[in-house]
Amino acid sequence: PQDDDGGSVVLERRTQKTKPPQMYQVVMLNDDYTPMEFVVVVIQEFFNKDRETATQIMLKIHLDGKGVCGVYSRDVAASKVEQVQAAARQAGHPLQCVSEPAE
Ligand code: TYC
Repeated sequence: PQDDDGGSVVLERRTQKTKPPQMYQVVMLNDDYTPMEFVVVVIQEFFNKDRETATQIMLKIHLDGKGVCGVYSRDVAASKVEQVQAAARQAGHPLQCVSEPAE
């Protein structure tokens, strides 16, 4: 009679349940006033780069107008932008930094 229990069939999940989170790149922008040395120190401090790598990134920004300093989860990327902006403001430099979805 009407005693169907709704079934006990277990469907195999063949697709990934969760996708990896969207990552965000922190992009630093060139300007005419922020000293190169300040940018190098900021990249070393906040993006954990060695001096040589930080210098290469700074020069790329200087020549191309912008450059990626690192790629992080959304919250970490936003926090990096805040830290860079706070340090630049405190030092009186116009250095700008934004985060944007990677890929
Ligand atoms: N263009 C700056 C100068 O010549 C140096 C600089 C590099 C500034 C990178 C900002 O994100 C920047 N002093």
